[in-house]
Amino acid sequence: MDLGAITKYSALHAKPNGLILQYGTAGFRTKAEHLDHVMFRMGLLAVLRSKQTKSTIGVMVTASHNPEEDNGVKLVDPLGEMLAPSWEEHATCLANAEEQDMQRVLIDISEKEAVNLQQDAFVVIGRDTRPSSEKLSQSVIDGVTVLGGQFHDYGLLTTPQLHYMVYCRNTGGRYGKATIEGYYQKLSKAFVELTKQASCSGDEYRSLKVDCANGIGALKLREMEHYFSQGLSVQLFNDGSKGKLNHLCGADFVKSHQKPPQGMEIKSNERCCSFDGDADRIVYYYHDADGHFHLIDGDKIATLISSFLKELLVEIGESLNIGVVQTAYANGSSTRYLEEVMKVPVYCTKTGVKHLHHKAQEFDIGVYFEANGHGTALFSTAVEMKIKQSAEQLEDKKRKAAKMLENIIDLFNQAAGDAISDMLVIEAILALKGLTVQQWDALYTDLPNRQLKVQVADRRVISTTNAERQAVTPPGLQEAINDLVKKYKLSRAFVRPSGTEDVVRVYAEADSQESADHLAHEVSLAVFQLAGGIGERPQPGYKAAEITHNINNAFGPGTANEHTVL
Ligand code: 16G
Ligand code: MG
Repeated sequence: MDLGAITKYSALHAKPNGLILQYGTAGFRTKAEHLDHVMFRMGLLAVLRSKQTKSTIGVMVTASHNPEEDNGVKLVDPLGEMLAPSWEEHATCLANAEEQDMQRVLIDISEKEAVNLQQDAFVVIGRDTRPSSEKLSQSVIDGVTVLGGQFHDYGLLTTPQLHYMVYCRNTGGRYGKATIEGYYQKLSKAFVELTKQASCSGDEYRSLKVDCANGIGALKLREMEHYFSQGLSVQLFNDGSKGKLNHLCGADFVKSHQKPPQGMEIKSNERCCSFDGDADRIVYYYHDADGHFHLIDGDKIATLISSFLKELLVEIGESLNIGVVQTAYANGSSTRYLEEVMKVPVYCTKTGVKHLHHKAQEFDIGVYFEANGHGTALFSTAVEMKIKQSAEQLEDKKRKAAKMLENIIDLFNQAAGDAISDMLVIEAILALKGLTVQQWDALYTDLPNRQLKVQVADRRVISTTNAERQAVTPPGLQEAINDLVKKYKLSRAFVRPSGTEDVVRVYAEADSQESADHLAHEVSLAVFQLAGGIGERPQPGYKAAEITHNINNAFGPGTANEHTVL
């Protein structure tokens, strides 16, 4: 390690005094102008992680669904997964180190993690379309270079495309070719093969309106569309040509406001979907004949996918173990439908993609989705091999089903939830099953629900267990929630400290919207009283508060806001 060079270059990417950031659920995120030093340091850290794992590591510059002025960064581990938790801590330490402590922190990390500094390092970098992203990714490269790492800058990529590249590179090309062309070809080939087998290919099944959140998804979908145009025609909206990134559009806006994005004209029963700003989330929706808006969220996507996979397995005659992974936010109706109607085991994990991904790896086939539209399906290596064999050995209908499954496996991005890949999976399944968007929506009816947020002095006073479904502290809070829940039918409620904002989140569902709203309000009051609420007491009737925007991970729990920068 050339400590002199590190000190010299680090000074060119100086940390603003007093700025404390935390590597949270999805990396670092805050105002772009506060991130230069973090980018440089994440370049350094990626080199250490690459040396330690003897693998390629990814660095993605994006702030997903946050406003255009924000930015963020996250590291991608060797198999395309999120960074290991112990390294998240190193990331936080390194990002917050004062200039004079940088050398010590780097040496500490290297020693703790037994990094062989002589080992070669390789880092791949991707970025979204934010105006600040190009310069910030250059700072990542500066960090990589000063520690002697090699790198490849992919330039503009969706987040899941970068995960895919990392996965490909570390599996000797077995997963696919680590180029954008390789990604397009792998997915499109699988999609076209699948849709060729769909008997009902009338126009209504084959065109889709896509809201791209004015982000990177638009660019990449435009590049890709001619590869799969045989199977689907996409009409792009909010493609970045005029609107602002994530402004009044995108998956996060549609899900949290429960209304269509601006800039998209929707006729009744037309199938539409929205990506988020870095295209790792997707939700579907439509307007019915009466003009009512219907949202089809991650829960219904998981249901469609897992029922299709299960049907194929039955057809092939394979009894593989398939599981669906959700979080506490999954609508109770979806869990009931999966367990009782489809007889698929359902598991609940804490919020955050890494928790779901990890759990899904335990099954032969693990389907995971958060209600907000993050998700994918994972297939064990043994299953992939078995299906490949079946596609060659079996006959007739069974062979056809095995072939379909083989293509579906290729169509999923198993490195990370991917809006483009999920969209193609969904479109293929709808075409193959001859389902309209309304029929898909009618699989079950969501229980009315409400999400609220409560300001408290220190959200760390709330700790939870049972995959965030029960509060352990502060004392008395869970008992209070239990008593409130008893007052309503088909009801459920939980609270958890947000991992991305300085608030406590409240979720409630019940048999009617009115009951869900009441319950959410009452639980908010309990949080306010028992967990040190600050500011105005929660008022009845939900406010737009819950749908205000996330500034992710800007400061540690309990700190006031990001203007603590001196
Ligand atoms: C992050 C997570 C997302 C989770 C959300 C919860 C990733 C890539 N993203 O955006 O999965 O749903 O945080 O936010 O893991 P919250 O803790 O503020 O509710
Ligand atoms: Mg995202």
